[in-house]
Amino acid sequence: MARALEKYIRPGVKSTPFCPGCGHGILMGCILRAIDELKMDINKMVFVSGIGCAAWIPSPHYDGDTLHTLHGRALAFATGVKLFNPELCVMVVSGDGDLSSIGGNHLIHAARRNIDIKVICANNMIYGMTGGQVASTTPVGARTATTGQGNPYRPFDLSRLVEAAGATYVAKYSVTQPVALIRSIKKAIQHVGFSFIEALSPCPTQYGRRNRIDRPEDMIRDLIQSCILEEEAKGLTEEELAEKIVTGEFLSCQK
Ligand SMILES: Cc1ncc(C[n+]2csc(CCOP(=O)(O)OP(=O)(O)O)c2C)c(N)n1
Ligand SMILES: [Mg+2]
Repeated sequence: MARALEKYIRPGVKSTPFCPGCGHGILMGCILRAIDELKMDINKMVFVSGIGCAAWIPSPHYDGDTLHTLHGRALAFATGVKLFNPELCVMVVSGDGDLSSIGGNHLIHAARRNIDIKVICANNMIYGMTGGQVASTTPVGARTATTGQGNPYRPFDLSRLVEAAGATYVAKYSVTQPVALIRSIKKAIQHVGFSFIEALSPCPTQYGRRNRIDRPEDMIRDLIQSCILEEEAKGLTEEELAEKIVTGEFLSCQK
């Protein structure tokens, strides 16, 4: 199967910049699998990213049109592409910091306008590429390069944020749930309207090592153990839920 996806990789690209244990590589493969299973014509797609490790997922790896833009401005560029040629399938792939910290205003307003753009947000809960600074998604108490005593602020719940703003397809899965994640990416591609998938992606280098999760495989194991599907969450008490991350397809509607 891996070989079947090679045709989507730009000739000359031999490796990725991702650290061992980073989830962004898994996400990179899941997006390609969704495209392959839908038999999408990649020449009718445009991939837009901002700046950060996650922004390297499409560019330079995907052998299609990719726009690697400015930090926080992926959605502004993507909106322009979609307006210029509405026939194109425009997909934004970028990080939590890029899309919801510096790019937060573009995110809520693109969702509010329900623009037909597919957004895949690789959420590693930190600014990975620039040395592990706190992000708007960093959990309370987590240590980062800029919160040595632990983050005092509550994070954005990205899926709920874009849902409240007006997105019409919203889902959240971890890269440790690849089957559900691929299914969801396929639905987002087919959905007409603002589609947002929050893809949880471990960052052992910047997040794990500061938060006593010593080995990359421990981060993966923790995600496997804590991510549950919305249906499974229904029977759990508030206390039990505190330890869990609820994943699923939260919204799919046409306006
Ligand atoms: C205007 C501007 N401000 C700050 C930066 C530095 N910068 C580049 S990437 C980044 C954070 C990226 O974090 P995220 O989007 O979460 O991606 P990750 O590396 O975690 O995958 C920052 C602060 C920049 N390039 N441009
Ligand atoms: Mg990040």
